[in-house]
Amino acid sequence: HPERAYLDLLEHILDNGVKKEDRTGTGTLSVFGYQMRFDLSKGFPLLTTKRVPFSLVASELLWFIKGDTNIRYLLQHNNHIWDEWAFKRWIESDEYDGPDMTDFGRRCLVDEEFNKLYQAEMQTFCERVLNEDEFAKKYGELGNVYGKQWRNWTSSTGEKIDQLQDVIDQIRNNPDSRRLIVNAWNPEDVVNAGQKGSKAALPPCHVMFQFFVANGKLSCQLMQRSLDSLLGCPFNVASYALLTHLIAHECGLEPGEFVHSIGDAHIYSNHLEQVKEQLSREPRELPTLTINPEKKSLFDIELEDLKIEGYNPHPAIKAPIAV
Ligand code: UFP
Repeated sequence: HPERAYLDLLEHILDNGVKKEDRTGTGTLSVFGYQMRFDLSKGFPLLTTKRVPFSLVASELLWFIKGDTNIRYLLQHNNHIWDEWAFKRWIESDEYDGPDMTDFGRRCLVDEEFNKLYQAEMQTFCERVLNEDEFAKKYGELGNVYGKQWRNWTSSTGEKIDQLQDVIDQIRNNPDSRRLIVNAWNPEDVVNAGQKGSKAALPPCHVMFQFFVANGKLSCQLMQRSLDSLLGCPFNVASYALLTHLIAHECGLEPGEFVHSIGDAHIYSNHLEQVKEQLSREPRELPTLTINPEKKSLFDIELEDLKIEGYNPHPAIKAPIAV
């Protein structure tokens, strides 16, 4: 079953992972250097051993593709996966005068009183980003994250580079090229990413991706420097599978393979029970993806142009996210 590639990763980390401390203070089991392959002709790799919310994967990817770096679009699509990163910038700003939210990610897990305060503060924050233009411009903005790097990279001489459009042009006109790369890792932005006043809310996890065209099929390899195997991985695989489908659709190619190459592949120490639960489940048939045939360009695709059919997963598995 194609999903074995993922379940094997979880088993491999449980069996071979080394204990590491990490930035978030949670602790992980980690392996370094791992590769998974998904043949996209065998079904769309949306995991079936737990429910993965496709609409969140899709709205985030469409947000990257638009070159948008403000969470307002995500909130408008009921997508909250980037909230904490924007919120962190807000509470660290000079304008914030609410209750002390330092280290909110960890504190809300261990302190129920604080958690209530945090939830309320976060809700107010999201409402302001949705409803107040000026506030959204300042505090909904994540800075130089994927949308910026993919569509609007700024060179040292101020020139704008649209890497995504360029790679699509190359796939069409020069498919044998070995330079079909989009790179999100900008050393200039990464230096102090995530710190107060930084240009980027966090350094990219999906560092770069490369395409490969052969036999009328488009394959994609992602190099990911850091992977939360339980919570991040199912999203990342579905997202890049979808991107490969969209670009293949635009270029008149069939989707080939998605190859996922990972640097630090980890399981957080507070995810072990959830991982074991997931490993006890039998994978089911993978769903299929259809893209509205009337829309050719991925820059015109909206959420309603994408349909996942035949998705009957096991129930979702809840786990705390490390911020
Ligand atoms: N992470 C993912 N996938 C993503 C993403 C983040 O797994 O797409 F944005 C996880 C990896 C890691 C944490 O556990 O988020 C980022 O922390 P760090 O920057 O310290 O690697």
